[in-house]
Amino acid sequence: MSDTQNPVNPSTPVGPAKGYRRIATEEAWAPPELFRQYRKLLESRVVDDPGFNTMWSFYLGSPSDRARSIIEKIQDLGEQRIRDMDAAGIDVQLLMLTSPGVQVFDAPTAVSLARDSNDQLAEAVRRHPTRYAGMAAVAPQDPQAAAKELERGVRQLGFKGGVINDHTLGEYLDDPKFWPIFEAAEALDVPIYIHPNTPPKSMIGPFLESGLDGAIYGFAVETGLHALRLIVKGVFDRFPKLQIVLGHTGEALPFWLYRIDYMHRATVLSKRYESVKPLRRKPSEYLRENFYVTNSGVAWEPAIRFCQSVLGVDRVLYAMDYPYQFVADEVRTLDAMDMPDEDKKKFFQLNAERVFRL
Ligand code: 1DF
Ligand code: MN
Repeated sequence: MSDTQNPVNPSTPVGPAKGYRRIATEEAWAPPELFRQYRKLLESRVVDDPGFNTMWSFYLGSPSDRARSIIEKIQDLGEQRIRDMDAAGIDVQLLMLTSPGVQVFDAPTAVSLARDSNDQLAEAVRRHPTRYAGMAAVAPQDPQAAAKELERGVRQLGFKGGVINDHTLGEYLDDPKFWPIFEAAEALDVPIYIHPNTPPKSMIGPFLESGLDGAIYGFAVETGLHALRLIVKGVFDRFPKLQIVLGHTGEALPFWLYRIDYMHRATVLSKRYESVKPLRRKPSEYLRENFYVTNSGVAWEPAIRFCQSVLGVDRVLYAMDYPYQFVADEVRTLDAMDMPDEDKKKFFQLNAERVFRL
């Protein structure tokens, strides 16, 4: 049976919005060279990352309509993407290298692939300056090179920040060896988008068994964990101006805030863990002042409004998650949210313009 209900085809085109531009802020792309290198990794079995292996043997090997359509759309930075944007009523896409980006390669390969991808993305943005903006891909495997590439991306290529696709083969950005990247982001005054990836090998077992390792749930658990590690390990005491963007309504962290605050305080006071040090502020204060969240993949008014009520209407931004979740009806649903006009304009347009200096 063929999957005719192809989730990556919108139905009737969406018209222009009333009083705002629609800026989609977590939109994926990939150059053919990245997929050639992924294929090599899969064939040689050198990477011991079950999440990567299952995800990309599916997308690069499955004959399903979903896999084929996504692989085709994600590589296009030209007319096809713009036609899809027009059909779904998207004025601007903020583009970033798809997950896990270059973060599964050895350091030299990763550094060089990040550079090449950034050059290609910058070229596409130059061809379509009113429709595309970009985020710099970096290779955390070489933190100094990553900091430099972020700077080159922002200063020379006109990118709006950096994207890091979650853990790097099981390593998290709270490790001080990665902090040159945060130092650069703070100095350049640009945000880092922490985009999800599948849980690392040490965590993925029970997710994989039940088919929950990917965008359905594993992504959110894993990326929420990553963000929370940054908070409790004191990254924002060291880099108070650093701004992190999370997708998927903040990977559910806003929902957990009350309990996290309560239990973090209890944990610190009881001195239960050597590694848990007092912070200058409550975890919730960092989430409110050092994070933006987008609604990528969550076209659901209650969740979006909850984020707005917890973080403030200035910290919640629109994203589609093209081409993984390309559904024109979702744009209609969000246009129709019961929300003051000025808040809706912040959601779709003004927050993105401010945070990413568009
Ligand atoms: C999927 C979704 C895969 C997203 C992704 O990267 C990804 C998916 C491989 O649905 O399998 O980035 N996403 O952001 O929605
Ligand atoms: Mn995404």
